[in-house]
Amino acid sequence: MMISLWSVLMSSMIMSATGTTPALKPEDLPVCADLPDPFRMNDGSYVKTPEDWRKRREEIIAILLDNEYGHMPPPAEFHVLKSRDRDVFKDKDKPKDRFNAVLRKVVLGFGEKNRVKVNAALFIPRGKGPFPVILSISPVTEKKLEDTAQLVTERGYILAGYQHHDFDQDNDDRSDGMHPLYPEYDWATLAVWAWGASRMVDYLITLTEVDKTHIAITGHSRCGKTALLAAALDERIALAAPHASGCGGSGCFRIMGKGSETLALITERKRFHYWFAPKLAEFKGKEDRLPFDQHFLKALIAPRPLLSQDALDDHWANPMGTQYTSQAVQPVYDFLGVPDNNSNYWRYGTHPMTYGDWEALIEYADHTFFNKPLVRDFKGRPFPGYSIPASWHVPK
Ligand code: GTR
Repeated sequence: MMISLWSVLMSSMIMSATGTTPALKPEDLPVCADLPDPFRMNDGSYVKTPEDWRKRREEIIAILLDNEYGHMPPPAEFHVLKSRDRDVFKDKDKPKDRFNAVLRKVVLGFGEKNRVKVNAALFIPRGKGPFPVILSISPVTEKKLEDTAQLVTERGYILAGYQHHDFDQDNDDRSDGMHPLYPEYDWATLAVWAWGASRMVDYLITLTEVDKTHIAITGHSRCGKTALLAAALDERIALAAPHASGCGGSGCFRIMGKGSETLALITERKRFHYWFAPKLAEFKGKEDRLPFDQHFLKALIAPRPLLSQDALDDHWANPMGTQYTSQAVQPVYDFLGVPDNNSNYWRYGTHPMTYGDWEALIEYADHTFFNKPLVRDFKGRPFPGYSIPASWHVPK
């Protein structure tokens, strides 16, 4: 099967922004010690109407791609090279040979002669669809996720995922995956993985089993950063639920709790500089000159629901700075008329994404997609409050 470029272009809402903000050095930019005003347009005027916000949204995309993630190519054609189904999750209470789900393993081919092959998988509940989807930035077929896949399908969702390393290996070598297909693009690894998530959405919406209006995205840690970026750019994604996304994700660059990963640390040459556009590292020690902070990334998701999932003892991922970006994006959600769509799930404990985190994510998806009542608290503010700077022009 071939996914035609035209249908992808027609259906995709992805914003393809190219470098549009001036190539200023950090030292040429004004100091802004507190978080920048998301409502202030580049020309100094202020957002007053939802139409203005659509324009501001484009500016924010350009600011983030120019300075943080790099620019992505437009959607690409791909071929479904392989698609195999097998029954999984035997039902112990039912007559023999009764299974509760299907595992579909898929290979997608990109580029000339399908030179980039991406492995993907879906756990599809048995029964009458179409089903809502949780798309995870991970291969999803690992043994350790088996209980999760069972939980997700039992709750009536498809669990879909892909091997993000097939799009780009997690290293600074640009000779593997998608990079050689688009040498003219400066996209860094998180951007390649996020672009890959949008290609998965292209694929998912061709399936009759998929409820196209209810696709949620999640990912853990570096894949949480990816999930947030993918949802920010691709408006077909109906719920963003990054887990422990921290620095370069939900965490703030300017305001950090003790022991949190800084811009300088994450962009070190021996660490993860290749996740980001080279420009970001120039802001090391000059975070107060960043023309954005991570509440801008969250603002791109509004008015769609956003659930940032984080652990209180995961200091490296800057839980306090995550709460602050959540508070800083609240005026955008308020302005767009959906104050409740900006949510957090906090739990005690450390970094890994737990079974309980998946349960919380499904509960939240059930609530936002199907209006089911909430049991857990998704509005907690465990850290002392952040006050929106008085200089902001929050539209009334
Ligand atoms: C850490 C990195 C974090 C986070 C994490 C992960 O080493 O500093 O930003 O992304 O890796 O992805 O597990």
